[in-house]
Amino acid sequence: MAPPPSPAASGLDHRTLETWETIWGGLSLVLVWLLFVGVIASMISGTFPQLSGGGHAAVGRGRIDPAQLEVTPFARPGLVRTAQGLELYIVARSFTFTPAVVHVPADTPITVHVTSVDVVHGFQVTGTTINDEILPGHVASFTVTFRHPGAQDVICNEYCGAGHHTMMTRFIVDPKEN
Ligand SMILES: [Cu+2]
Repeated sequence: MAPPPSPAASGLDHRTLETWETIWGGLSLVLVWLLFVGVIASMISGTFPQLSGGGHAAVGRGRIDPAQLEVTPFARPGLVRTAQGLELYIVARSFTFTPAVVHVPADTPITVHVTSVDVVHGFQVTGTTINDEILPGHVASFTVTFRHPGAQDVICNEYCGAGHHTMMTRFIVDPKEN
């Protein structure tokens, strides 16, 4: 029986192996470093919400200072009638949405603005395509028209802590006022 070929015979001597080992080792260090820098850079630049947007009726995203809510329309959460129509401001915080229940008219476009004052929350209106990630300091805005009177539940679908499962609000869709 012939002996197995020695590494030296196939050109893989100790020095060559060491060279390859150094190259691949260095390459993995560079990749780990790039991953680290990329994650830190995306956290600092706040580009993450732009990347994750889409798939819903989002019409705009603004930024606010969660510590300065009183100087924004979020100081008085709820439905307001403006020159642009009906606008609804909702504040998410662990583990509630404010207001807890919202009455909205059917067949009327409503622009909803949601922000978080503490951690990342979710905002999903069950039975619709409205499903957004609510980041502290960011405003998610979208326009929605409820067709049928009734109740529509809104849940937080991003795990935000011990009380996450209790975090919900409800839209009560009233018949259109004439
Ligand atoms: Cu949650």
